[in-house]
Amino acid sequence: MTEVFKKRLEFLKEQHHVLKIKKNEMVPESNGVYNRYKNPILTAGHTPLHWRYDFNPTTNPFLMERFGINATLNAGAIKWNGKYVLIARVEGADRKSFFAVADSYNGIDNFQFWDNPVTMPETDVPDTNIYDIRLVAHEDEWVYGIFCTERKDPDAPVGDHSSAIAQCGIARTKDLITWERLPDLKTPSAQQRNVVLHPEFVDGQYAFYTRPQDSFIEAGKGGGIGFGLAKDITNAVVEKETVIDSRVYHTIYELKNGLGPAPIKTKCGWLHMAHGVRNTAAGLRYTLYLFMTDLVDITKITHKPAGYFLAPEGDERVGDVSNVAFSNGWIADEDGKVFIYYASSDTRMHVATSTIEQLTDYVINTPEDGFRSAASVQTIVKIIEQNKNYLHAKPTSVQEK
Ligand code: M1P
Repeated sequence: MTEVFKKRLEFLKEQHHVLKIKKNEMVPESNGVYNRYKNPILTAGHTPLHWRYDFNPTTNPFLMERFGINATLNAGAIKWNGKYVLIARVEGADRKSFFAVADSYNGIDNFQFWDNPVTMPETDVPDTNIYDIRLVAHEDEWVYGIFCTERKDPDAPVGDHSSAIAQCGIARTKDLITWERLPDLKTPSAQQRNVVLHPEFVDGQYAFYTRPQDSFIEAGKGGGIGFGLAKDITNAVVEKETVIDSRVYHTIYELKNGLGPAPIKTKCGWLHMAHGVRNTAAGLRYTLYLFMTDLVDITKITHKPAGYFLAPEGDERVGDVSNVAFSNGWIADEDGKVFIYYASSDTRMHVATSTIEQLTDYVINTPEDGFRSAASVQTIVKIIEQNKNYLHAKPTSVQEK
């Protein structure tokens, strides 16, 4: 072993250790709905060194990185054996994504990747790329991984190496280690991304939230968050897809939207988090929004606050695909605390915390979108009116004197 090798090894190990044990801090400024945390919780640098380096001084005398990792993003989340578990989309320098499990005792820092990335079995038609897994502990007692599988469009013209077909891959596990791959979901739509499995049976069937779209990137005439039922998960076919949350002109979800993680059941309704995409002169902007559906008719939206719930801020704004906040994982603890896991700009993972009580209050009491500037002004005027008795009141301590 050369001196160079030895020094580099020490340096890499030290740097990796410091990153992994770094404490996270809650950012005190908050809109009252949730609190962000200062540090990203998973970055490319968090991935194990033994995935990236050949530690044999004979075959790797310069201790070069042999497998580069580009990003860790869009993680599914689940509480598992008392730990906060993420299955991240890890993207290699080769642009291929795969899944890898990382866990933490407190959900906000010290996330450690498991020794091996997930070996996801393939179907008869191999996936070119897999990403954005949603983890669902279903009432049938399996844990499902619902993810996007992407393959080259077989009808792409010669020379077109970008056109792709996105579909929904389905796999299930009992231990988060060994996965049984099931056939991809079949729906009436040409393409699917952002498909989510509802955690409970609906009319004795598996219920899927879908995102029908005409082409790989554009929602086209399709789009919106869809819903459909499948009788059999081992050969899942959604024959009828109904859009339950449509795109609307001049909103944060005018161009595209898609459900994030599986919804959380609350006493007031099913709480949903989704992403919305709007156009800007600088390109697409992805933000997160919340809505609530009825406990009985789960396709009926009962509450939907105007605008975004969380948008990329500060350093979050810049990355491989800038101006993106994306989430496909959250964890609700029994005490009502909610851990919202989101990725910024397709590059790294963050956490924000809230509670079921706060999120329910936000969803129920935040005014809905009036879809016109005048309606927004009316909403503000109404808030000002309601504030009249409070705005000019002196602080209690002064009044009491
Ligand atoms: O690049 C932003 C996001 O783009 C896609 O989301 P959507 O299908 O809604 O456009 C996904 O590929 C997602 O992974 C990515 O973060």
